[in-house]
Amino acid sequence: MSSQKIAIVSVYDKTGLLDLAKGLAQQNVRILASGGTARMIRESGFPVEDVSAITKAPEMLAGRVKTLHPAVHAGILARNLESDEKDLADQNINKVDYVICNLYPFKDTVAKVNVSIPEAVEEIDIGGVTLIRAAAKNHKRVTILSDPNDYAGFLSELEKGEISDSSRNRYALKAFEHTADYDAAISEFFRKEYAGSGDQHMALRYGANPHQKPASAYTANQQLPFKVLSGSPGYINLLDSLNAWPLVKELKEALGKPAAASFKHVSPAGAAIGLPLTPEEKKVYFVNDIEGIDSSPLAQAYARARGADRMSSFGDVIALSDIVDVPTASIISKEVSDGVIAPGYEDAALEILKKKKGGKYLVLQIDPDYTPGPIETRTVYGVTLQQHRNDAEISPKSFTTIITPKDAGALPESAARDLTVATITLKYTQSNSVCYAVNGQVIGLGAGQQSRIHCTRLAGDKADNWWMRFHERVLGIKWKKGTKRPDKSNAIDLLVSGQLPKDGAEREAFEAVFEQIPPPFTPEEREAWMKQLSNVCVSSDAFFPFIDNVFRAARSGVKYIAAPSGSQNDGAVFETAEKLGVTFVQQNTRLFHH
Ligand code: 93A
Repeated sequence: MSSQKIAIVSVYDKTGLLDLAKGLAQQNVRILASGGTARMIRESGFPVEDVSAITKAPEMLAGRVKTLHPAVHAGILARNLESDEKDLADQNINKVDYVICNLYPFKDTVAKVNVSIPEAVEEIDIGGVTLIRAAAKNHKRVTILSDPNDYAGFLSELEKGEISDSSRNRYALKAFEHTADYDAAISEFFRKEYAGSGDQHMALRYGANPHQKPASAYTANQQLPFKVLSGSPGYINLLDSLNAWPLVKELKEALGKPAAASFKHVSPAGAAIGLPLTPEEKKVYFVNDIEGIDSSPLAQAYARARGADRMSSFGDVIALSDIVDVPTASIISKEVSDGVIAPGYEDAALEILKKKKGGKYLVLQIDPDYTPGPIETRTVYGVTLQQHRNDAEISPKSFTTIITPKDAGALPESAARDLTVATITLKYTQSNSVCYAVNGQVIGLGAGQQSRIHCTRLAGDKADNWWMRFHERVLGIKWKKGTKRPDKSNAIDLLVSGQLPKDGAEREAFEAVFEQIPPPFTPEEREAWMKQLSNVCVSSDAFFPFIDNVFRAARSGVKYIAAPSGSQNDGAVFETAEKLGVTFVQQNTRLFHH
């Protein structure tokens, strides 16, 4: 066997090839190259042989078979083992020491407009991938260069003698990344061509904004877990749906009742389980005309989820835990909404929903048994981030560590229930987040604030507004005929939030919707009414760093707080709760969500 080192060179991108050939020749390395590569080296006057010198077979099938041959691959894959060496000797094959290869430009080809499948197919490199994979597999002995940028470093190391283990390892890693990226591009192309629209791949009109094209949703190894029954989803619709669905699924599993969520911009505006509605609640939630609502817990859940913060729910994406019935679809049909995701639809309910928005209303059916894999991956600014999915389970059992009062027994069932609603909601809310809940529903949610007290205030103010809507002055509003639901919601929000415009056109616009203009609330009226709100539960997605949060929560009828501990101020936070008669429960899992 010859002791001369051997390099196989087969490159599509011929950048730096001649410098490489020169360097190899200077080190007395025998160069074997595929057709075009050999030609270029030869024309420049460097010594080179065709790969056929060792395969004794010509390139064939118009280049489809160039380097695919046992003489090449046994030479690359052989280890420094007696048995491997015997096999090589039997076949008169020499070991290959260096492989230099880069692949056909599949990505560039398929990026061209209107590329045909045969054109793409011809760019699928087989022999090159095999060279790279074989050499990378045997990197203990073989050096694989798949990037022209590495030639110079390789040659300078070669001049000094051997290629080091660490360089071979690094080149092998790069080679594996190169073939993985290449294969991903091929499967992406064929996923779009062959998967069947909606089965595994879905082209989206655009991403977060209209100028962000192209956009798509896909799964790599399985079918998409949802079907589009009507409309066509946008990128943010899917972000909402895929956050809202697990929320309602978990709420139902935790509390055993149908659940609903109303999402906007990837945070819930409301979430609830199905509990019977009082006549006042029906009025406040604009559902007193919905037939059959008293016998549909799902409709009750959505009425509560949508009713919590009607302003924020405008144009929502809805998630429902159960098969959608007619009462639920009837509520949806009256509201401005973008779409719904649920495990199924009664025929009559689907008919109602399909008519919405001139047939453009988005209706998704999710496979209720779908469980995503444990690892989540996304890229941000070109960097891939990976984490274990947040599969922490929240249930009434999560609220058994009562810090204060010290002599407290177990929480009342309603408090454990409402803390569960608030906490599961936080799990799917952009952080920081704080949630107020009562009667099995969210009543105020502060999402996406950098400061915790701002979350607590925002959510508290929303809870206050929610409660003010039950005041008899609001319940008794006489609307001008023809006033639309969103205009009613806007006017109520101005009235209850105390943000009434003083005068001018703004005031006129506010007053225009009433038959009889309701007087503003005085601070005394407000205070007296707020005193009647009680038993509210608050959950926080992370610890309270300061006592101000407890003070603010207590102003909105809060009786129970659940939060993780771990703040330097824990002691003071607990003491403040104790002083205010608030039960403080340690919820052990931090629930940041982004
Ligand atoms: O069609 S192939 O998959 N069949 C092969 O056996 C083969 N061996 C190397 N393409 C093959 N290659 C590729 O040819 C290399 O990956 C490289 O990109 C290209 C170099 O061809 P040439 O030397 O003829 O320019």
